[in-house]
Amino acid sequence: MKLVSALFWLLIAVSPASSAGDTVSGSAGGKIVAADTAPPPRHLPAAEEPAALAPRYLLMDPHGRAVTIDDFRGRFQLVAFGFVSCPDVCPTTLLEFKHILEHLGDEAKRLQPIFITVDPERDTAAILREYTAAFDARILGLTGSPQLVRRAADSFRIQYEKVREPGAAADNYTMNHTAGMVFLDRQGRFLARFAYAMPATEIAARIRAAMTADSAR
Ligand SMILES: [Cu+2]
Repeated sequence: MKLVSALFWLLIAVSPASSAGDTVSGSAGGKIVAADTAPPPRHLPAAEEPAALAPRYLLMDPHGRAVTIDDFRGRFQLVAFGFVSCPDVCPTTLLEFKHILEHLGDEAKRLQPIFITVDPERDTAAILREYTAAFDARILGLTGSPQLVRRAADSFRIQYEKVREPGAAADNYTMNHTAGMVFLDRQGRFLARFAYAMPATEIAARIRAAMTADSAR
């Protein structure tokens, strides 16, 4: 890039001083100079800004105990939202939880995987426990009142809504929801968002790196 820039300035220096010549080399040069000195543009949506995400929850575990984000202080948390009757994305996500735990090996002890239902009307504690255990017993399913689930999801910037066909029965519906995982540090602070379908090996590597960095502190 330095060479291109040097060539450009050389070109300016030797270009004829006619007004037409100035216009052409000026506009071409503008592009080159911008590429050489300006930082690359960032195109992050506001929702992805880590500083703005302050996750918290007050929910219920499968034993009916109240659980908050502070109950896992000292461990990293990997959180996904979804619902038991989800046909594809949620089972894939939970399978990924299982693979991440396997990749982490012994280090998995330092991570609490959490699955929060966005369908508390149907996903009781018992149903959630059976569901998460089918993938990996270490995954903790959390539910709560519709208000508390909504409050938790909002703090994670997770959107969801009930979708029902016109004329369908009251309990015949599906849930639209934000996919992916949210990774929290040992103080329950936001570290990263992992997009849906990011390979388990990659997520495990990022988690391991965060654990290593934390241990070195
Ligand atoms: Cu789902």
